[in-house]
Amino acid sequence: TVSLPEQFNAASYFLDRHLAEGRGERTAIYYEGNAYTYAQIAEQANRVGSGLSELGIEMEQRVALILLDSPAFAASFFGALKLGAVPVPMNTMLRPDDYIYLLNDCRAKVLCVHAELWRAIRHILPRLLYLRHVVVVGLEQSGERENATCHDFELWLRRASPDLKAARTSKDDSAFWLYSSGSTGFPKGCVHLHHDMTYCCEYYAKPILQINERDICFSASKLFFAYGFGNGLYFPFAVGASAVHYPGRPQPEAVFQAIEQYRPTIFFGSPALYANMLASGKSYDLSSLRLCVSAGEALPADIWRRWQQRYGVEILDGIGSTEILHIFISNRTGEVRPGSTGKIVPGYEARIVDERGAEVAPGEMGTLLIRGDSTAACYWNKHEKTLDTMRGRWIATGDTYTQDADGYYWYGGRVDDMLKVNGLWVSPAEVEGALMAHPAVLQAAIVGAADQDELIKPRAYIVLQSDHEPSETLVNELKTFVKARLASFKAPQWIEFVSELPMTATGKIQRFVLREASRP
Ligand code: 3SK
Repeated sequence: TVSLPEQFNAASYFLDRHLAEGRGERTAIYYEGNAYTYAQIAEQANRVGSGLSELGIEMEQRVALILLDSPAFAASFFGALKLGAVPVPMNTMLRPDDYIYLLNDCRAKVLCVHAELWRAIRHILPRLLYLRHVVVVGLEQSGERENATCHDFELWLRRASPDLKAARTSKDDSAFWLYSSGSTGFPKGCVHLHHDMTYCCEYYAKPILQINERDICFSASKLFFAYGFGNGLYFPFAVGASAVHYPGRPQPEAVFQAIEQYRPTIFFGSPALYANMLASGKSYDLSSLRLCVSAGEALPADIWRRWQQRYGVEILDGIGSTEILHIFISNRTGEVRPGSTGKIVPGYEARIVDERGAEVAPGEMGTLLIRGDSTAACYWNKHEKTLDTMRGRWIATGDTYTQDADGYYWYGGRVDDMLKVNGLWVSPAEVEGALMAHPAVLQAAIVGAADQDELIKPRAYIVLQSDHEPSETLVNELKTFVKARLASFKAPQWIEFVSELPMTATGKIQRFVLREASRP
């Protein structure tokens, strides 16, 4: 484990330390054409903490954040943390009913939210059982006035004290929650502790990414998602580097333009985004990048190769989880095996086990268990789910993997995405990888569908590259193409061409939506 003092406040470590060590004037965040220094973010965070205290927030109480990537996110997160309160960043793309669930589940008394997001959900206020105050970023600019419940973020900050003493939290106190949504059931609040972020920095960001104070990190994945949260906030803040915060949707053109504008050194994306960026006909200057990272789903080998050829930068694919906070298996610069997730990140341990919990033979597929000290303490108020997932020092990831003789891990899909075809396991990721190697295919997703005998067979949903048209000939060609690469029972029985795949906000294919669509 990382050696930290018993009394430890993560906001002092990730933010105030830079002022104490003479880095206050360095740029912490680039946002909408402006640069914000560490000193500015630290002062804003102090004002947020003081303002929350004035609203009656005390240690251990939750503060919900529905904020776009911005300095306001950073200040709200660290301000709440410094006060000893527990910030809960939430997905900014949810439906009103989802927010009713999340806000009542975490029992936040204060919500910090951007005006445009608040406007879409403010009608839920009467159904929020614990919420007392809403602090709205951009309230007055949107033509609205403060009242007893709603405060304008900027005015609220101005009224609050710029001085704040860090709460005497311990390294093992609750620090923040992130909600993890599986394919079924309600989202689960992962309770993370003050020491968790330092663990990810010491074992992943520093040794694997070699992150240092000259870096500028740009994450297309948003801060509310565990992946983006490390990439765009606490990784750069661990070393006094800079982050680019982009509040909009990460469409390929916008992402390219942001890279040209801010010249980041590390870019963090997802396989779907890399595929869409490669599909763009225009050429862009990505020469500022020294490294790219991918997570969210396994990165097909073909995308890795095409990106490398076009831009000359390696993508380091890895896997993390909201429960473990960040990446625990990753490729390394100069040692990438395209199509594999890489090797275990030192500081973490892995076991691949069968249904009975026994370790499988080398090279065999099984369920991945991970051990490492960035894992959430529990799921909030979900005792059974906690017991199922967090098994002593080990955590069940729900992913299937094989490990090769050189120690590289190869993703097989989610435990519940695997298909059994003719009694044999078929990994959707493997078939998708084979389809993606065809020049006509931009994206592919495989789900199980029942044939006329109620037997499960692979069904493919495919987004074509813009210069290809759907046709029966192409269907047959793709089936033959897969059969030439994989055992023929793995080839899709049916192929459907679609204009886009249903995706989660965090870049994962929503296979359950496709499974539903495949039902007769
Ligand atoms: O999806 C992933 O692989 C991931 C990576 C880092 C942090 C969190 C997640 C879910």
